Amino acid sequence: MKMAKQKVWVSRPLFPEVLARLAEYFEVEAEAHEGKRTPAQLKAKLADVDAAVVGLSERVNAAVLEGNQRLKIVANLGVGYNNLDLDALSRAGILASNTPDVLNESVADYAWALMLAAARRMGAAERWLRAGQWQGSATRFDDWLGVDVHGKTLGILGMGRIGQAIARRAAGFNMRVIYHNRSRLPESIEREYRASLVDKASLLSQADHLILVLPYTPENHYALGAAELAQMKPSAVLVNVARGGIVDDAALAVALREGRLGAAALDVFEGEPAVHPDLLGLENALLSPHIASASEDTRRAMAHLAADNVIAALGHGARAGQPPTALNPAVMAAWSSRTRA
Ligand code: 8YV
Repeated sequence: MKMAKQKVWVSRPLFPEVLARLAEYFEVEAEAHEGKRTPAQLKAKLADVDAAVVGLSERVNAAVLEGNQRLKIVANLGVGYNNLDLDALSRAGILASNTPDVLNESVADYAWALMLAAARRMGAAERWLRAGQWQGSATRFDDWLGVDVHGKTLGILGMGRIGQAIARRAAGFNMRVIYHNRSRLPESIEREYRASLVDKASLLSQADHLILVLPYTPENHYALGAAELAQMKPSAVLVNVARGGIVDDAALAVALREGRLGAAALDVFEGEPAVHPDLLGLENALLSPHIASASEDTRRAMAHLAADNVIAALGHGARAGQPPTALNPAVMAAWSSRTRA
């Protein structure tokens, strides 16, 4: 008798070649649209499959896993996984995976693009030009003045793999790099990046440009709130490519409007896709729709890595039983003795 194929649910449109790889082993149900589902809809989807490939808008928690007897792996399309309740997944014996490393360089490129663009007022200048306001003569010699990036002090809050990729780029701009992190980098790496560890207060007060790359955790909620923003230089540029909720967007809007901060460039927002309305009207806020990892190569690599995890976790391919970027691999030890195995 032929065994029924294991089933994979993919919560959003994915590259056809990645879906084809999954289809070599599984029955694949792939959503044609990026959609927001209620917890009840998500619960129903997850109840019916062996694996799920999800994105940041799927919040996989104890409630949606309740009673689930079938699911073995949730593969997240992102390195950050604050949309997953890892404890609840582990308690349910379900593996989780994310997509680290493959996106480091693209996110670092984008953080730099945001920093440069905000420092040199590119968003506002382009809006002004497109609005037909460049009339009659050259732009005024003393107008559109931004702040330099080269030769300045770059602050990095969160010095993981992406933070380090950002720091590495600073050498070409002859910048001094300071960072704040839970742990200190090895001295050899500090030397290579010309980076020094400082306390958070020094980071805030000394950085000409501050890039946030820390993971979202309850402790990091509003790591940049009104009090922290008040410690920054009035000319400073703040860049957030980490997660919404790490910056208090309302407090940021006030600081930007009152000229207590030079500019901000934000790729992530608390409650996205909603953006705090006070930010939308500010010329010194550069806003983008959570696309720091969205280069052609990197999004493909992320999707393939998610598929690698699913294929291996469900016992197929060259790495059967060894998903490459599992977050809670210990759960697999119990699989053979469980009904879900
Ligand atoms: C998103 C990200 O995953 O990796 C992360 O943590 O935030 C991004 O790469 C991507 O935007 C897809 O939603």
